[in-house]
Parts: sequence; C-alpha cells; structure tokens
Amino acid sequence: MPASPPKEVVVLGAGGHAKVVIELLQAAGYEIAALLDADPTPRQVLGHGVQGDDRALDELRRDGLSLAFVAIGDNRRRVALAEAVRAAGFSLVNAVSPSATVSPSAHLGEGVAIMAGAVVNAEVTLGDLCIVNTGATLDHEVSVGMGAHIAPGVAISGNVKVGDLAMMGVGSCAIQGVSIGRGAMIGAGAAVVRDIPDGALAVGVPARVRRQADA
Ligand code: JB3
Repeated sequence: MPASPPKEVVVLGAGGHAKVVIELLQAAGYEIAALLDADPTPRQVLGHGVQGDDRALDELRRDGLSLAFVAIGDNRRRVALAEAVRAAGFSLVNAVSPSATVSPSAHLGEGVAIMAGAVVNAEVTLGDLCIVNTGATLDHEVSVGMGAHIAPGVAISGNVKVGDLAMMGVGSCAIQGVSIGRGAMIGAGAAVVRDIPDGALAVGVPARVRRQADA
C-alpha cells in the first residue's frame, strides 16, 4: 500500500501555546503547512517560519489547504478566531499528545488540545476548542464546555461540569459533582467544593467567590 500523504495543518498563533501544539500535531503525523500570527514579523518558531497574519487564510484555502488548529491560550480570542477560520472553509483538527490517556468512551469536540500526561477518563465530554493542559486529570463523566481551559496539573473529580470559556488555574481542583459556571475563573491552587456561578472569580482553599465578572 502506498503511504498516505502527510496531513497538512495551518496553525494560528505563534506563542508558547503554539510551540506545544506544533509538537503534538507533528507527533500525530501532521505537517505544519503554515504558521500565522497577529504579529506577522518574519521569525522562526520551532523551525517554522511565521508566514503572515490571518489575512493569508483565504489564499491558503485556495491553495488547497483545509485543516487548521487555533493555538492561542486566551479562551475568547481562540473561540472568536476559530469562527473566522471555519468561515474561511477550514476544518479544525485535534492535537492530542501520544502520552495523554484518553478513554475510548470519551467524546472530543473539534480543535481540542490535550497535552502530555493528561488523563481523560470514561465518558468525559470535551467541547470544541477546549484545552486540557499538561498533567491535568478529568475523571468519569466530567464535561468541559466549549473554549474552556484546564491548566496544567488540575485535578477534576467525577461528574463535574465546567462551563464554556471557563478557566481552571494551574494546580486547582474540583470535588465530585460540582458545577463551574460559564466564563468562571478558578485561581491557581484553589479547591472548588461547591458550585461556582457564571463569570465568577474564585480563589483559595476552599474556593470562595471574590468577584463576579461578565459571563
Ligand atoms: O499555561 C500554559 C501551559 N500555557 C499558556 C497558554 C495556554 O496560553 C501560556 O503560558 C500563555 O499564557 C498562553 O499561551 P499563548 O496563547 O501562546 O500566549 P502568547 O505566548 O502570549 O502568544 C499568543 C500569540 O497569539 C501571540 O504571538 C499573538 O500575536 C498571537 N495572536 C493573538 N491574537 C494571534 C491572534 N494570532 C493570530 N493568528 N490571530 C489572532 O487573532
């Protein structure tokens, strides 16, 4: 059988998150076809040249490219840009580390990143464009909403719901069954032991709501 052609991906964003994503995509057999950044200054990122800003998308699509990954850590920016990328005719691929453990019964959306050492257990649902960062663990039946970010080292027990665009800071945790609202931010190291409303900032052990923000 002839070898299948490399799958070429356009990566949007050329910062620290993109470096991790590029290596995940390459490990999964993708080839980086183009790297676009809001700052189009020519430079190399892990040996890939930044080829311009997002205005290059239409031309890349005309050139036959059809796969993309939005590698920007800011949740709202990532989701907004993904909408433009899809409107330009691209499909979003997932970037899943070969050293992540992902249950066969988990359901993954599109444009999802799962970093090294992460564990995604049985019947977890990951919405489009969410990030499960290095070493984070998501236990059974957790659901993570669209565009949420689970930072490195987060531990989420079973049946937890994390809302769209929420952010759980590095090393935070959530006990079983709690809900974290849309757009909520959980501070680094916080322990969530009761529900957190939409748009809230919650910090500490146990986590307490410090302020309410826009959801
Ligand atoms: O916590 C961890 C392990 N990683 C963080 C990650 C999730 O989020 C990391 O520490 C950072 O906090 C953040 O990484 P990111 O998004 O790579 O941040 P930064 O290094 O600031 O790079 C963002 C890049 O996105 C910059 O080069 C921006 O110019 C670019 N950018 C911003 N808006 C954009 C756009 N690029 C494109 N193509 N289009 C945009 O609209």
